[in-house]
Amino acid sequence: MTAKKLFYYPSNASMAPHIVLEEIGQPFELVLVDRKHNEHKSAEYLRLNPNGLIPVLADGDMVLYETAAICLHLADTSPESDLAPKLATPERAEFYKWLMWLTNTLQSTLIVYFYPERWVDVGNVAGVDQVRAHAESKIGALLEQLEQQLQSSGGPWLLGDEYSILDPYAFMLCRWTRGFTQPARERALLGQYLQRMLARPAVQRMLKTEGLAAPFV
Ligand SMILES: N[C@@H](CCC(=O)N[C@@H](CS)C(=O)NCC(=O)O)C(=O)O
Repeated sequence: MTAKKLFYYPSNASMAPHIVLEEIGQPFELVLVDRKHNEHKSAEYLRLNPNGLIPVLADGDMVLYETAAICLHLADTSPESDLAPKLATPERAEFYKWLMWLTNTLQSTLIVYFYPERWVDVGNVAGVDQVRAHAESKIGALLEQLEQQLQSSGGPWLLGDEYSILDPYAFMLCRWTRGFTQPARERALLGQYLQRMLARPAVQRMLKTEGLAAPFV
């Protein structure tokens, strides 16, 4: 069996699958996609992901993009790691709900926040500020939903007792808010949750390999 290969860039959306690979603990390979030199828009990379986005996972002959799909595939191919609830259970349904929410609601709004200029005409500085401010305020409400979920699940993880791929995903997205006026870490339960995530050896290994410096969240 060939080792799975993750195409990544530090602190990008590749962070969640990187943590999942560390949690699984099987050998894997990291391939740096040099965003500084626009390598994610190169013909070679576009053959892997026509969207020109990071990450991509190569698993044997299979090439997969979309972070949530990659995390799910990693959980499915390492069932012994218990990173997703059993199929066809209410817990699995809840898990799907949160995975979709993380990727198509929180993550996509964060992307609007980070690239507001894509939503207005070139040179519309006031428009950029407005889009960013609206995205930040929307993200605040979404973080509150995560806070409520930790309250109702009782923690320590998003689904309660069972750690799953949702946790690396939520950790990554919360980390992206660290420069906000009200970052995720300032919410009571989310703050403790992020510290629990940071204490996991898999997360520590990922931070070291990606060469990231404090503050981590
Ligand atoms: N829905 C995609 C989004 C991935 C994404 O936006 N990746 C960012 C890095 S965090 C990227 O490659 N951005 C480059 C760009 O937008 O040109 C996924 O989850 O894989």
